[in-house]
Amino acid sequence: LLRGVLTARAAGLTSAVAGAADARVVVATALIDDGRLLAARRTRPEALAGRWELPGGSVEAGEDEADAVVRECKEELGADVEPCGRLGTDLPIDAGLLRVHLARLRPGSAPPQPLDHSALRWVSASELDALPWVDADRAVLHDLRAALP
Ligand code: DCP
Repeated sequence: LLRGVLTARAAGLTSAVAGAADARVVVATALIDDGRLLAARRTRPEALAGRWELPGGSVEAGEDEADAVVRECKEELGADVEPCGRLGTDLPIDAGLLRVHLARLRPGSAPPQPLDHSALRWVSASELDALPWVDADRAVLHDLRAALP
């Protein structure tokens, strides 16, 4: 009996861990500098290549969301950013959940470079709508406009 209970507990634990892994969180960075927002053009997968996004990526196991924002901006843009709060609500994406974080460049940071994208653009509030955004990011345009002068 004891062995059965332990096996059931182990199975329950395994499925709880698997469940947590399924709810993958992707962070996206609304990097604002001098009244404009940084937009980045994706190169992959084929379905999203050429569409514009807020740079970011998957939060790693045990990683804080704000730390993931800092790491992804360093990896993808070569920039040092300071996260400064969430923007909008959780957005469902194929991969799980997308959460947008506002951020600014730290003093002395190198300017963002397209290390992982085919182009970067600083866009003003009036230019937001015209870009072909990936679907999830388009859903936060209203909140982004409110965050820009
Ligand atoms: N995504 C999105 N909008 C963003 C950023 C990401 O819709 N602003 C989506 C696109 C992908 C998923 O989130 O389906 C993961 O994004 P990335 O491929 O950019 O992130 P990673 O490179 O970290 O993902 P992986 O670890 O899967 O390679």
